[in-house]
Amino acid sequence: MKDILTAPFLREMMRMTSNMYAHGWDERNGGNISLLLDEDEVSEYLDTQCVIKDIPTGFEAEELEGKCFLVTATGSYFKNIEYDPAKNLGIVKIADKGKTAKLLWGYRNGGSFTSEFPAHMMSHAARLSVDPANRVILHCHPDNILAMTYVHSLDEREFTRTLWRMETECVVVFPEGIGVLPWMVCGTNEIGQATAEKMKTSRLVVWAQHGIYGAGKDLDDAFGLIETVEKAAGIYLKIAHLPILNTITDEDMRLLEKRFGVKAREGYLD
Ligand code: 2HA
Ligand code: ZN
Repeated sequence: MKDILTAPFLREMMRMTSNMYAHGWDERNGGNISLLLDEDEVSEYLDTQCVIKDIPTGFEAEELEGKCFLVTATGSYFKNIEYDPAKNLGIVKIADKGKTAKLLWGYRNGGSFTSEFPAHMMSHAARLSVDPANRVILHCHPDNILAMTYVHSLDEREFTRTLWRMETECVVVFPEGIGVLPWMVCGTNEIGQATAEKMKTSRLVVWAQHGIYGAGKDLDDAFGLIETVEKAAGIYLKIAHLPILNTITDEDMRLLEKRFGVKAREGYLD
């Protein structure tokens, strides 16, 4: 067996959580990440038949049966993950139609997966149903996106259109737009189901007055989506109170669609 601390998936996760902390998106224990692993790759580092403990999930997700995930621990501080990965991360294998997570590695000292496990697992199932290449669900609390949810309409079309206008890249990076949930209690199956429903049509879901979820084929992909939205939200907050003299028009966005071979969500451009 190879040393798991050298595994690329673990190294990338450690690098990503430190980077996100440095961005200020993960204060205290804020934020959580889950990464779908290839069991053959995990087998190079662990005996995947050797289970440390069974953890009940409190929900069902039949589609995920047998899949392995690397998941941040509940209460873990992103700033500390790279210094103690075996305490702050865990590898689980989903069993019993999603009702059990079998712990294969990590969560040392009796820990468990993130409180947002339902939103993560239900979102993985939703994304995989429309995109078999999806591997990552990533949640964090970026300042500008959060601030924007206090002063902007939460109508998804309006929210998306405002973001698209804040930077030329936006409609190219997330042409499907952004899902928006009103404020809800976090950590519940209800917010998990609501997030997953939106994830069927968008890789980004904002939780008003809380944060954002991003999905992607790898960590960079999910991070890049959130980074783009966060930048656009920052520009919005810089200019929202000023007289707007110039903008990116819907006609301009049609030109971007053509130039970059993307299709803006149906009905979102006038
Ligand atoms: O894990 O971000 O949404 C802490 C959170 C809860
Ligand atoms: Zn959160």
